[in-house]
Amino acid sequence: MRILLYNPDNGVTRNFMPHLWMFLLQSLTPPGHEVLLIDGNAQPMDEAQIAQFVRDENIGLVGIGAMTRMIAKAYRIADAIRATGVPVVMGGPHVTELADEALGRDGGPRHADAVALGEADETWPQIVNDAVSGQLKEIYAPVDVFGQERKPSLKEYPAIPWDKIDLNQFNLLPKVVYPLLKKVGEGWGTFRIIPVESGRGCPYGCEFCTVTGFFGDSIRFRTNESVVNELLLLKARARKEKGQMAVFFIDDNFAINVKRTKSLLRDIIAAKAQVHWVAQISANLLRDEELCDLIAASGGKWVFIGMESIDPTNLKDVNKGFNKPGEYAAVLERLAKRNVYAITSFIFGMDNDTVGVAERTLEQVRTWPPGLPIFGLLTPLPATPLYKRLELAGRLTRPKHWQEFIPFAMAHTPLKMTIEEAHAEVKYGWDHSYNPEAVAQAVDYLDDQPLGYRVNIFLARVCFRGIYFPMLGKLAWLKVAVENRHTIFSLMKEAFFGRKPRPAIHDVEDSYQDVPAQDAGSEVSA
Ligand code: B12
Ligand code: SF4
Repeated sequence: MRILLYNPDNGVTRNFMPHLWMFLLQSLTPPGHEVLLIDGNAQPMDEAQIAQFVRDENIGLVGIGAMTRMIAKAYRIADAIRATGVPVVMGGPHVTELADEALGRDGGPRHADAVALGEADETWPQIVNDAVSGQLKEIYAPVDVFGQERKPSLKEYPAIPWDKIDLNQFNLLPKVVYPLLKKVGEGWGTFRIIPVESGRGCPYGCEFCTVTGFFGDSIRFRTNESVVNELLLLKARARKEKGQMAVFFIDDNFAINVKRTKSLLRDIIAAKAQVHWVAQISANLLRDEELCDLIAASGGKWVFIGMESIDPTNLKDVNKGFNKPGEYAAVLERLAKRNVYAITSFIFGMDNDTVGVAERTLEQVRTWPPGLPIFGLLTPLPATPLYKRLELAGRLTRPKHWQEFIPFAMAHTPLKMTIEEAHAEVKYGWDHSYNPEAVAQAVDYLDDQPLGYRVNIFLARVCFRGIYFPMLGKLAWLKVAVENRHTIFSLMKEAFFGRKPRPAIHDVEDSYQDVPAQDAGSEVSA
């Protein structure tokens, strides 16, 4: 049978990396079937195009996975495919929480023939076999012989054949930047970010988060060996292609068991399996100096930190009191000393937020080493404790907000400001962190670092800008290039003609001490 796995885009932004579930299920498919992958972020298709594709390619089963914000598109695509007579199985966090919606048991239209609840590592082969014999069931749940929910162990993790998979659709480099990157160094023909998981589960249970409910509070890890082998495979492929391959460790909290993380990082170093990597780690776990040393030595370049708020009352409200805003600066400086920078994520519209929260947050951000601040709104995702609390309090303004995806729009009323004011705060955050002056300041901050570091932060800032300001067309990119022409020009000038002599690059420790945190920070953003 020919199987298509499809992940929709949200129509506004494009993800920068492929979705792991597709490659994982492809690897777990029983032998004898051919699995095709379409990620809407890389190959946007509308309903008619996908239906045509399914017909032309003689597809016998389609699997669709989606987060809540893509679910409306996922349903539309599923409807178009089902209209061709091909069965659709849906999986992922949204349909796990709202299976009745996908199956049309809540009074609405039906979108899926079957739904895979929770983690599908063990149910997927069964789904495929049932589809082949025309006996697809409506619900597949990972349960043991006693009918109790069972979380798959990651000890027998499949080897994803990264050396063979067609990754052409996931090259992040537009041709226009090749001349600049050639000057930075060899091997910049392609640049891909590949998702790798080393473990699943998070015990913290933040109120707005789906993860603790979905993956459970007991954490499961792959063996170090299997992660190291995967990195070696990716590294070999990058070398063969004369390109760059970075890894996003998609674990929800990569250092949740610090002892185990250190052992993994040591094994990566020992096997010379270092690639540049990004991971999500909560700020409280980054107090450990040895962990930070190992992060840097094993190839860690960016850490995604869910800071959420600089207000301890807000953090307590959402059960994230383990975040201590007073230590954010020290954590970021500890990383920056090792040339590791942070994607700092903030949520506005929390119950203790008032007008001016964006500027108050930016006042702090400006005192930190440069990173990639991102701003979102508190969103009640289905089945989270937050959703239930707001529903009980009668505060949901769009209880089924996923039926119409509107980017950066609240679905409930905040307590101390209006919805419009919360939207304006988010806009202020993005405006003032990604305008040309802020981008230039972030690049200047790394003035005593090699050109590659500055090109890196420049490209990262420009790409992250696209999360809020849509940049899907060539014209939008051109506009960004024109706005940032001074920074681009100075980087190009340096790349082609070198730069005026400057003091020898001192070691990272010294260079950092040269820059008082306060002054350095004032150069970071607007
Ligand atoms: C990596 C990641 C991203 C990446 C993008 C996705 C990517 N390219 O991988 C980035 C960083 C860009 C991102 C962004 C966002 N993310 Co995100 N992200 C994740 C993360 C950490 C890992 C996803 C992953 O690969 N997991 C591992 C795989 C193996 O698990 P899985 O995808 O769930 O797949 C398993 C099952 O669900 C099932 N399955 C999944 N699909 C299908 C399909 C079929 C047919 C079948 C049979 C089974 C099946 O089988 C798989 C194997 O067991 C998850 C949290 C998590 N741990 O999953 C959050 C998560 C998916 N993200 C979430 C959110 C909210 C967001 C943002 C909206 C955050 C924000 N405020 O901006 C944005 C939206 C992005 C967008 N494009 O619009 C939520 C989604 C909740 C929900 N109900 O939708 C999650 C669960 C985290 C959370 N805090 O709750 N994210
Ligand atoms: S620490 Fe992160 S993954 Fe864990 S519950 Fe909180 S937000 Fe979710």
